[in-house]
Amino acid sequence: MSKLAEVKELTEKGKQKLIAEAVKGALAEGNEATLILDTMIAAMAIVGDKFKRSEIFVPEMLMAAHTMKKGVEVLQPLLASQASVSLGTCIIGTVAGDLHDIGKNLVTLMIESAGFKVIDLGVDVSTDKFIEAINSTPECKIVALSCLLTTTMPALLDTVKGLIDAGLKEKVKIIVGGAPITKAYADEIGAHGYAEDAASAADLAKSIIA
Ligand code: B12
Repeated sequence: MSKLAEVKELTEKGKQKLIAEAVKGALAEGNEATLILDTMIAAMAIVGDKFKRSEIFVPEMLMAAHTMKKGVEVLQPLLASQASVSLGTCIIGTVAGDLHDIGKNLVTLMIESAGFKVIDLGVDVSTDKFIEAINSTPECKIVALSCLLTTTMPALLDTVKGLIDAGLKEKVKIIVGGAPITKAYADEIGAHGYAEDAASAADLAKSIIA
Protein backbone atom coordinates (compact mmCIF):
# COMPACT_ATOMS: atom_id res chain seq x y z
CA MET A 1 0.00 0.00 0.00
CA SER A 2 1.30 3.49 -0.80
CA LYS A 3 1.97 5.79 2.14
CA LEU A 4 -0.77 8.11 0.87
CA ALA A 5 -3.31 5.27 0.97
CA GLU A 6 -2.03 4.44 4.44
CA VAL A 7 -2.60 8.06 5.57
CA LYS A 8 -6.19 7.81 4.35
CA GLU A 9 -6.80 4.48 6.06
CA LEU A 10 -5.20 5.53 9.37
CA THR A 11 -7.23 8.77 9.45
CA GLU A 12 -10.45 6.89 8.73
CA LYS A 13 -9.66 4.33 11.43
CA GLY A 14 -8.50 6.95 13.94
CA LYS A 15 -5.03 5.51 14.46
CA GLN A 16 -3.51 8.50 16.24
CA LYS A 17 -0.21 6.89 17.17
CA LEU A 18 0.68 5.84 13.63
CA ILE A 19 -0.35 8.86 11.60
CA ALA A 20 2.73 11.07 12.05
CA GLU A 21 5.06 8.41 10.64
CA ALA A 22 2.70 7.68 7.75
CA VAL A 23 2.49 11.39 6.84
CA LYS A 24 6.28 11.65 6.97
CA GLY A 25 6.44 8.53 4.77
CA ALA A 26 3.98 10.03 2.27
CA LEU A 27 6.14 13.18 2.09
CA ALA A 28 9.22 11.01 1.59
CA GLU A 29 7.44 9.30 -1.31
CA GLY A 30 7.28 12.73 -2.96
CA ASN A 31 3.68 13.70 -2.29
CA GLU A 32 2.90 17.41 -1.89
CA ALA A 33 1.76 18.49 1.60
CA THR A 34 -1.48 19.82 0.08
CA LEU A 35 -2.24 16.43 -1.50
CA ILE A 36 -1.71 14.69 1.84
CA LEU A 37 -3.98 17.26 3.51
CA ASP A 38 -6.68 16.72 0.86
CA THR A 39 -6.36 12.97 1.44
CA MET A 40 -7.04 13.44 5.16
CA ILE A 41 -9.98 15.76 4.44
CA ALA A 42 -11.40 13.11 2.09
CA ALA A 43 -10.98 10.52 4.85
CA MET A 44 -12.93 12.78 7.24
CA ALA A 45 -15.76 13.00 4.69
CA ILE A 46 -15.89 9.19 4.65
CA VAL A 47 -15.92 9.18 8.47
CA GLY A 48 -18.86 11.62 8.35
CA ASP A 49 -20.75 9.40 5.89
CA LYS A 50 -20.16 6.31 8.05
CA PHE A 51 -21.46 8.25 11.07
CA LYS A 52 -24.54 9.25 9.11
CA ARG A 53 -25.21 5.60 8.26
CA SER A 54 -24.68 4.69 11.97
CA GLU A 55 -21.76 2.45 11.03
CA ILE A 56 -19.62 4.38 13.53
CA PHE A 57 -20.44 6.65 16.48
CA VAL A 58 -19.14 9.85 18.14
CA PRO A 59 -16.07 8.22 19.80
CA GLU A 60 -14.81 6.93 16.43
CA MET A 61 -15.47 10.32 14.83
CA LEU A 62 -13.49 11.95 17.65
CA MET A 63 -10.58 9.52 17.21
CA ALA A 64 -10.49 10.31 13.49
CA ALA A 65 -10.45 14.04 14.36
CA HIS A 66 -7.52 13.57 16.78
CA THR A 67 -5.71 11.58 14.13
CA MET A 68 -6.20 14.27 11.52
CA LYS A 69 -4.95 16.92 13.95
CA LYS A 70 -1.76 14.93 14.55
CA GLY A 71 -1.27 14.53 10.79
CA VAL A 72 -1.79 18.24 10.20
CA GLU A 73 0.84 19.01 12.86
CA VAL A 74 3.44 17.28 10.68
CA LEU A 75 2.32 19.20 7.59
CA GLN A 76 1.91 22.58 9.30
CA PRO A 77 5.43 23.93 8.65
CA LEU A 78 5.09 22.95 4.99
CA LEU A 79 1.64 24.46 4.54
CA ALA A 80 2.42 27.76 6.23
CA SER A 81 4.65 30.11 4.30
CA GLN A 82 6.28 33.06 6.01
CA ALA A 83 4.43 36.16 4.90
CA SER A 84 6.64 39.23 4.70
CA VAL A 85 3.79 41.70 4.98
CA SER A 86 1.33 42.40 7.74
CA LEU A 87 -2.18 42.82 6.43
CA GLY A 88 -3.91 43.36 9.78
CA THR A 89 -5.67 41.18 12.32
CA CYS A 90 -8.33 38.55 11.78
CA ILE A 91 -10.45 37.26 14.68
CA ILE A 92 -11.70 33.71 14.14
CA GLY A 93 -13.93 31.31 16.02
CA THR A 94 -16.51 28.55 15.71
CA VAL A 95 -20.00 29.78 16.55
CA ALA A 96 -21.97 29.07 19.74
CA GLY A 97 -22.98 25.44 20.31
CA ASP A 98 -20.52 24.11 17.72
CA LEU A 99 -17.38 22.23 18.79
CA HIS A 100 -15.84 21.48 15.38
CA ASP A 101 -12.43 23.09 14.95
CA ILE A 102 -10.36 21.22 12.37
CA GLY A 103 -11.59 23.37 9.48
CA LYS A 104 -11.28 26.56 11.54
CA ASN A 105 -7.70 25.64 12.44
CA LEU A 106 -6.82 25.09 8.77
CA VAL A 107 -8.40 28.42 7.85
CA THR A 108 -6.33 30.03 10.65
CA LEU A 109 -3.16 28.49 9.27
CA MET A 110 -3.82 29.67 5.71
CA ILE A 111 -4.92 33.18 6.71
CA GLU A 112 -1.79 33.53 8.86
CA SER A 113 0.30 32.40 5.91
CA ALA A 114 -1.36 35.07 3.80
CA GLY A 115 0.03 37.73 6.16
CA PHE A 116 -2.62 38.30 8.83
CA LYS A 117 -2.23 38.08 12.58
CA VAL A 118 -4.97 35.71 13.73
CA ILE A 119 -6.65 35.77 17.13
CA ASP A 120 -8.37 32.41 17.60
CA LEU A 121 -11.26 32.51 20.07
CA GLY A 122 -11.74 28.73 19.85
CA VAL A 123 -15.03 26.84 19.61
CA ASP A 124 -18.53 27.50 21.00
CA VAL A 125 -17.95 31.25 20.83
CA SER A 126 -20.86 33.49 21.82
CA THR A 127 -21.83 36.61 19.90
CA ASP A 128 -20.85 38.74 22.91
CA LYS A 129 -17.37 37.22 22.96
CA PHE A 130 -16.89 38.05 19.25
CA ILE A 131 -18.10 41.62 19.84
CA GLU A 132 -15.87 42.05 22.90
CA ALA A 133 -12.83 40.76 21.00
CA ILE A 134 -13.44 43.06 18.03
CA ASN A 135 -13.97 46.08 20.28
CA SER A 136 -10.74 45.43 22.13
CA THR A 137 -8.74 44.92 18.92
CA PRO A 138 -8.66 48.21 17.00
CA GLU A 139 -6.44 46.70 14.29
CA CYS A 140 -9.03 43.95 13.55
CA LYS A 141 -9.97 43.99 9.87
CA ILE A 142 -11.74 40.65 9.49
CA VAL A 143 -13.90 38.40 11.64
CA ALA A 144 -14.10 34.80 10.40
CA LEU A 145 -16.96 32.61 11.60
CA SER A 146 -16.92 28.83 11.26
CA CYS A 147 -20.07 26.69 11.42
CA LEU A 148 -20.21 22.93 10.83
CA LEU A 149 -23.69 21.92 11.88
CA THR A 150 -27.05 22.69 10.31
CA THR A 151 -28.27 23.04 13.90
CA THR A 152 -25.76 25.85 14.59
CA MET A 153 -26.58 27.78 11.41
CA PRO A 154 -29.05 29.87 13.47
CA ALA A 155 -26.14 30.71 15.81
CA LEU A 156 -24.18 31.90 12.78
CA LEU A 157 -27.13 34.03 11.74
CA ASP A 158 -27.42 35.43 15.29
CA THR A 159 -23.72 36.22 15.43
CA VAL A 160 -23.75 38.09 12.12
CA LYS A 161 -26.92 39.92 13.19
CA GLY A 162 -25.31 40.76 16.55
CA LEU A 163 -22.24 42.18 14.81
CA ILE A 164 -24.43 44.24 12.48
CA ASP A 165 -26.59 45.51 15.38
CA ALA A 166 -23.42 46.49 17.26
CA GLY A 167 -22.42 48.64 14.28
CA LEU A 168 -19.40 46.47 13.51
CA LYS A 169 -20.23 45.62 9.89
CA GLU A 170 -18.80 49.00 8.89
CA LYS A 171 -15.65 48.41 10.94
CA VAL A 172 -14.72 44.81 10.05
CA LYS A 173 -15.35 42.46 7.16
CA ILE A 174 -17.39 39.42 8.16
CA ILE A 175 -16.47 36.17 6.42
CA VAL A 176 -18.19 32.84 7.00
CA GLY A 177 -17.65 29.20 6.10
CA GLY A 178 -18.08 25.56 7.07
CA ALA A 179 -19.58 22.48 5.44
CA PRO A 180 -23.31 23.45 5.49
CA ILE A 181 -22.71 27.09 4.51
CA THR A 182 -23.17 28.35 0.96
CA LYS A 183 -22.51 31.66 -0.76
CA ALA A 184 -26.27 32.19 -1.01
CA TYR A 185 -26.68 31.68 2.76
CA ALA A 186 -23.75 33.99 3.50
CA ASP A 187 -25.36 36.69 1.34
CA GLU A 188 -28.76 36.10 2.92
CA ILE A 189 -27.49 36.61 6.48
CA GLY A 190 -25.51 39.71 5.54
CA ALA A 191 -21.90 38.46 5.65
CA HIS A 192 -19.36 40.20 3.42
CA GLY A 193 -17.85 36.98 2.10
CA TYR A 194 -17.86 33.19 1.96
CA ALA A 195 -15.21 30.66 0.98
CA GLU A 196 -15.52 26.91 0.73
CA ASP A 197 -12.05 25.86 1.84
CA ALA A 198 -9.01 27.14 3.73
CA ALA A 199 -6.98 28.15 0.68
CA SER A 200 -9.91 30.12 -0.77
CA ALA A 201 -10.49 31.66 2.68
CA ALA A 202 -6.96 33.13 2.56
CA ASP A 203 -7.57 34.52 -0.96
CA LEU A 204 -10.89 35.93 0.20
CA ALA A 205 -9.29 37.58 3.25
CA LYS A 206 -6.72 39.32 1.05
CA SER A 207 -9.21 40.45 -1.58
CA ILE A 208 -11.88 41.60 0.86
CA ILE A 209 -9.64 44.17 2.56
CA ALA A 210 -8.18 45.48 -0.71
C1 B12 B 1 -14.68 15.26 13.20
C2 B12 B 1 -16.15 15.49 13.36
C3 B12 B 1 -16.64 15.66 14.66
C4 B12 B 1 -15.72 15.77 15.89
C5 B12 B 1 -15.14 17.21 15.90
C6 B12 B 1 -13.75 17.25 16.52
C7 B12 B 1 -13.09 18.59 16.26
N1 B12 B 1 -12.15 18.88 17.12
O1 B12 B 1 -13.36 19.30 15.32
C8 B12 B 1 -16.72 15.48 17.05
C9 B12 B 1 -16.67 14.00 17.38
C10 B12 B 1 -16.51 16.30 18.32
C11 B12 B 1 -18.06 15.78 16.38
C12 B12 B 1 -19.22 15.99 17.09
C13 B12 B 1 -20.46 16.13 16.51
N2 B12 B 1 -20.76 16.05 15.21
CO1 B12 B 1 -19.39 16.05 13.82
N3 B12 B 1 -18.30 15.69 12.39
C14 B12 B 1 -17.00 15.51 12.22
C15 B12 B 1 -16.65 15.22 10.75
C16 B12 B 1 -16.46 13.70 10.61
C17 B12 B 1 -15.43 15.90 10.20
C18 B12 B 1 -15.40 17.43 10.31
C19 B12 B 1 -14.05 17.91 9.83
O2 B12 B 1 -13.15 18.17 10.64
N4 B12 B 1 -13.85 17.94 8.50
C20 B12 B 1 -12.55 18.30 7.88
C21 B12 B 1 -12.41 19.82 7.79
C22 B12 B 1 -11.07 20.19 7.16
O3 B12 B 1 -13.43 20.30 6.94
P1 B12 B 1 -14.44 21.45 7.36
O4 B12 B 1 -14.60 21.47 8.83
O5 B12 B 1 -15.62 21.38 6.51
O6 B12 B 1 -13.65 22.82 7.03
C23 B12 B 1 -13.33 23.25 5.71
C24 B12 B 1 -14.43 24.14 5.08
O7 B12 B 1 -15.71 23.88 5.57
C25 B12 B 1 -13.95 25.54 5.29
N5 B12 B 1 -14.27 26.26 6.52
C26 B12 B 1 -14.49 25.81 7.77
N6 B12 B 1 -14.66 26.81 8.62
C27 B12 B 1 -14.55 27.96 7.92
C28 B12 B 1 -14.63 29.30 8.32
C29 B12 B 1 -14.48 30.30 7.36
C30 B12 B 1 -14.56 31.73 7.79
C31 B12 B 1 -14.26 29.96 6.00
C32 B12 B 1 -14.15 31.04 5.00
C33 B12 B 1 -14.17 28.62 5.61
C34 B12 B 1 -14.30 27.63 6.57
O8 B12 B 1 -12.55 25.41 5.22
C35 B12 B 1 -12.15 24.21 5.90
C36 B12 B 1 -10.84 23.71 5.38
O9 B12 B 1 -10.84 23.44 3.99
C37 B12 B 1 -17.94 15.75 10.02
C38 B12 B 1 -18.22 15.13 8.66
C39 B12 B 1 -18.01 16.11 7.53
N7 B12 B 1 -18.25 15.62 6.32
O10 B12 B 1 -17.71 17.26 7.70
C40 B12 B 1 -18.99 15.47 11.08
C41 B12 B 1 -20.32 16.28 11.11
C42 B12 B 1 -20.06 17.76 10.83
N8 B12 B 1 -20.77 16.13 12.50
C43 B12 B 1 -22.03 15.94 12.58
C44 B12 B 1 -22.75 15.74 13.80
C45 B12 B 1 -24.22 15.40 13.67
C46 B12 B 1 -22.12 15.87 15.05
C47 B12 B 1 -22.77 15.74 16.42
C48 B12 B 1 -24.14 16.44 16.57
C49 B12 B 1 -22.87 14.23 16.74
C50 B12 B 1 -23.56 13.87 18.04
N9 B12 B 1 -24.64 13.16 17.91
O11 B12 B 1 -23.12 14.24 19.10
C51 B12 B 1 -21.70 16.35 17.34
C52 B12 B 1 -21.91 17.86 17.59
C53 B12 B 1 -20.97 18.41 18.60
C54 B12 B 1 -21.04 19.93 18.62
N10 B12 B 1 -21.86 20.50 19.49
O12 B12 B 1 -20.39 20.57 17.81
C55 B12 B 1 -22.72 15.97 11.22
C56 B12 B 1 -23.46 17.28 10.98
C57 B12 B 1 -24.76 17.05 10.26
C58 B12 B 1 -25.53 18.30 10.08
N11 B12 B 1 -26.46 18.22 9.20
O13 B12 B 1 -25.34 19.30 10.70
C59 B12 B 1 -21.54 15.68 10.27
C60 B12 B 1 -21.67 16.31 8.86
C61 B12 B 1 -21.44 14.13 10.13
C62 B12 B 1 -22.59 13.53 9.37
N12 B12 B 1 -22.44 13.26 8.09
O14 B12 B 1 -23.63 13.31 9.94
N13 B12 B 1 -17.95 15.78 15.05
